[in-house]
Amino acid sequence: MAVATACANIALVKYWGKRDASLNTPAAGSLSLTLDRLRTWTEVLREPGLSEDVLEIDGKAVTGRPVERISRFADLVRGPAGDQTRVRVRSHNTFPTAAGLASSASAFAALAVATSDAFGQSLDPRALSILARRGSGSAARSIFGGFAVMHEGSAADGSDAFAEPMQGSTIELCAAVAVAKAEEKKVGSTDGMELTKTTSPFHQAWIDCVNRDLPVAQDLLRSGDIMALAELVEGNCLAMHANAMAARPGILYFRPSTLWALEEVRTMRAEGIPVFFTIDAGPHVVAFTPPEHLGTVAKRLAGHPEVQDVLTSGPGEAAHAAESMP
Ligand code: 2P0
Repeated sequence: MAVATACANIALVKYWGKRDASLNTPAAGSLSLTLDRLRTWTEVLREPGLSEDVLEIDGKAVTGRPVERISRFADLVRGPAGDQTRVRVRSHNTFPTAAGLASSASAFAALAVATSDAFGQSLDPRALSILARRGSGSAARSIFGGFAVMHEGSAADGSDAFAEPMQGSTIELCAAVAVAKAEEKKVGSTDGMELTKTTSPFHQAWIDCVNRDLPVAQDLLRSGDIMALAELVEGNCLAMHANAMAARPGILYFRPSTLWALEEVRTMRAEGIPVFFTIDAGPHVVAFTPPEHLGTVAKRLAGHPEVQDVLTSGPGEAAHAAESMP
């Protein structure tokens, strides 16, 4: 039995498009902050008596696509380990699952650590990042704490498509997540990226935009120019959504409360609060701000009837093994 925990991450420069879908390599790099508040705990048990892998999320058995996905993932560890034993995976999230809150990032980062441990495979952080990427592209970044940069790589086998910690930021950021009232997301990231790549007229322009933004964002984190970083991160997020919206049929993750929160963040910035937004593949708005402004920002973002909760978080730690489930 092996237990691991990992935190989700939210990208400042976003991943939306694959180079190779079978190896799950990204078409461009990305930059994220791992968040302590959004955490997955996962236990992997090798069970020789099982004929199929079993997945339980928060005590409930799950069937269908999520089980197939963890089964294919476990095969990536079982193959090299020479051990075909089926597994029982128990997982628990400290935040809403599959609603566009980066749950696959923490899920596959924790699963990479726990599965490799359960099969006696000792992997270094880079190998864990490559393994986690096969489960979910954003999970490669959740192997690391704090800021992480994902390299798109160019090798045909995906061996240079991994994340690494980004050192040297002089800006400390926390996040307030305005959780919108919503059902599970309608278009998952994997399908959304494929539809965007194949039908959006803006897709190559978006990839070019990421390639320009990624080095500049790191320079701004190091130089401490938070207002320039704010413009860049918001621009990158809006470019990603513009690209997804331009797919056919268009992918629209925004809800009325999403637009309200974007305006609220910009109003706060105009008032002098260093805060900026990003939005993932869902309706929730993430506001990044230094720790001293987090309370104010969180309170302001709660002021819309469709915002059901505001989660606040500091930077998260790297994915790691644990003694037991919480
Ligand atoms: C990101 N997202 O950079 C972007 C921004 C969502 C919007 O990475 O297909 O679940 O499993 O590799 O990692 C979500 O995509 O996609 C994501 P797959 P994943 O955080």
